[in-house]
Amino acid sequence: HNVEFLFFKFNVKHFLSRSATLCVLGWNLATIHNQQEEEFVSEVAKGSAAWIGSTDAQQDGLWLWINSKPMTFTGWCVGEPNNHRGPQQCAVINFSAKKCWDDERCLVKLPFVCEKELQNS
Ligand SMILES: [Ca+2]
Repeated sequence: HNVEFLFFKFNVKHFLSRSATLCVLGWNLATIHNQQEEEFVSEVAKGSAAWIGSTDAQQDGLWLWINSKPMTFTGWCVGEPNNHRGPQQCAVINFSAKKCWDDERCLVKLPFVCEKELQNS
């Protein structure tokens, strides 16, 4: 996984599927593959709750990145994901004071982190 550029605006909030289309052409919602990337994305969002590019909409409990890659690294808060009060199929970073991940209803409007991955070699 190579260097990424990240993009974040506080004043733009939308539901996850719309957020994905609001990333600049050629960019996607951020994906996170290790602790270092998580800290980077969290910092870019300045500690605010924000969408990242993960959903279990295809199959409950099977979390995938929007590029369909499996999530080999996760930062879920204790007790999350929990489908609190109904299906929560979209992943949020910087949840609660612990700044961990939560599953949230996808139609909640939140800021979002976009990324552009540099090509391998
Ligand atoms: Ca939740």
